[in-house]
Amino acid sequence: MEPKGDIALIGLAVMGQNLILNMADHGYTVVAFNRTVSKVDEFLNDQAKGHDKVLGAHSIEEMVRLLKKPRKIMLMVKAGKPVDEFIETLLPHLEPGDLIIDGGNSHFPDTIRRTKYLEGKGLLYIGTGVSGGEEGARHGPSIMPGGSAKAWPLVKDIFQSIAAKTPDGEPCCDWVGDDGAGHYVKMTHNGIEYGDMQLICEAYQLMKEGLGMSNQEMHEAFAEWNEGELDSYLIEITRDILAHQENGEYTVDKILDTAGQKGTGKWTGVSSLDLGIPVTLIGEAVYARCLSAMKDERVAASKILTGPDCKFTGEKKAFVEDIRQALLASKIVSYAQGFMLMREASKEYKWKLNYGAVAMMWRGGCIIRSAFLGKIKAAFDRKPDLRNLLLDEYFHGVIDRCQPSWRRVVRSAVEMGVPGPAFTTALAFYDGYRSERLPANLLQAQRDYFGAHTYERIDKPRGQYFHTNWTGRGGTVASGTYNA
Ligand code: NBP
Repeated sequence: MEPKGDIALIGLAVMGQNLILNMADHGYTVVAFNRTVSKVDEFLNDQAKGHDKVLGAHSIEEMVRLLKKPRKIMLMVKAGKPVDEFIETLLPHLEPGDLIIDGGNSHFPDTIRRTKYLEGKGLLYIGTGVSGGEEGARHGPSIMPGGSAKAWPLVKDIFQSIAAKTPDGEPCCDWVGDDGAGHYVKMTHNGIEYGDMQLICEAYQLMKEGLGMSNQEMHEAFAEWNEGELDSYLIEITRDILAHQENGEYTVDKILDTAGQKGTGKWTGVSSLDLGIPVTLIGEAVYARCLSAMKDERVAASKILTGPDCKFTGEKKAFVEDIRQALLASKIVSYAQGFMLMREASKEYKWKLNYGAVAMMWRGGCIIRSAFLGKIKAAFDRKPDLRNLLLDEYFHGVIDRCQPSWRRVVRSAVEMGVPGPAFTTALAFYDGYRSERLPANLLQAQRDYFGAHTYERIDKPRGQYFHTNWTGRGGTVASGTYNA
C-alpha cells in the first residue's frame, strides 16, 4: 500500500490529540501513535471519529510504514527522559534525511544536545515550543521551531497553516534558529507568562486588600482594562474568573493560595543568572510562587509578625487607574528584560534571533497574546537592532506617562504593607537602568579592600585595573583570580 501519512504524531494526551485534529482539519494526513497503544483506538473511536485524515498505528513499524518519505515524526510526550527514550526507539526505523520533532516543553540544553546527536546520524531534528494549551493546539497555537535549519522547509507549510494568525493574518510561527533556539524562546515566553500573571495578582491583591473592592467591582475593572492598552488573554480570563460563581459563591475565593509551577519560569531565572542579565521581574514572579507554597509557615508567621496599620484614604477610582498604569509600566519592563535575555542568549549560543518575528509569534495563539505584542513588533520593525525596548520612542513615552501612577502604587503598597514584588522590582530596575552612575564604585572598593580584587578608575582607560592598600597593612599584590 502506498504510504499516505504526511506526518506522525506520538503522544495522545491533551496536546497531541488536539494538534492531530488541527492538522487533519488543514488537509494533512496524520498517523497517530502512543506508548500505551490502547489509547490509539480510543482516540480513533472517540475524538477522531469520522476524520479520514487521521490514521492509527499500533506499532512503531506500522507508523513508519504509513509515512511518506522523508518521514516527519512529532513527539508530544512528557518532557525529559520520555523524549530520549522515544528517539532511541525510533532510530533503528529511520533513514538519513528523516525528521524527528519534539513539540513538548523540553529544556533548551537538551534540545541542543539532541540536535547534535541526530544530525551526527544524518537525521534532522526540530525542538519546537507549542503554546496555547488545549484550545491553542486545537484551533491555532503559537509555534516556535528551532533545530536543524534544513528541516524547516519540510514542516513550514504544516506548522504555518495550523498556527494561530495575527490580526493581520500572519501565522504565529516562524523559524527561530539553530538547535535549542525554539525551546529557548518558548522558555522565555513561559517566564514572561509568570511575570504577567504575578503583576495581575498584585493588582488584584491591592484592589482587594488595599481598596476593599468586591469581586464584582474587580471584574468590572478588568473588563474595562481589557478594552484598552492592556487588552490580552490573561486580563480577559482574569475578568471572567473574578465573576465565576459555584452554588452562589465566588469560585476564586474558595481556591487555596498556594501556586504550583512546572519549572519553565525557574529555567528562565537560572538562564538569566548564567548569562548575567537582570531579569528581575520573572525572578520575583518565581519566588512569589515559592513563598505562596509555604502556606503553613505563612499562617504561623501571620500570627506573630505585624505590619503597618495604614488604610487607603484617597480616591478609589483614581487609584484603580494608577494600578492599571503601574501594571502597564511594569509589563513593559518585564518584556524589556525578556528581550534583553534573548539578545544575550542569541549571542552566547550564536542563534541570530529575529526579535520582531518572536513578538509576532507571541501575538496570537499563546497565553501571553496581547495587543501590546503588536507594539513590540512595531518597535523592532522601526529599529531591528533596538538595544532595549525601554529606549523605543513609543515605550518610553508610555513609561513617562505612567511613571507618576507607578510610583504612587509602589509607595501606597509599601505604606499599606501589601506585597508588590513585581511592581517594585520593575520600578527599581527602571531607576537602575536609567542611572548613569550606580553605587558599584563603593562595592568595588569593598571587594578590593577584603579580597584585593582590583577596580577600574573613572580617570583611566577601561581595562586597566588598580589595587589600593586600604589599611596600610596589606601588600601590593592583587588577587590573581579577578575575572573582569
Ligand atoms: P503529558 O505531558 O501529560 O504527557 C503525556 C504523554 O506522554 C502520553 O502520551 C504518555 O504516554 C507519554 N509518556 C509519559 Br507521561 N511517560 C512516558 C515515557 N516514559 N515514555 C514514553 N511516553 C511517555 O501530555 P500533554 O499535557 O499533552 O503535554 C505534552 C507535551 O507538551 C509536554 O512536554 C508538555 O509540557 C507540553 N505542553 C503542554 C501544554 C498543556 O497545556 N498541557 C502546553 C504546552 C506544552 P502514555 O499515554 O503511555 O502514558
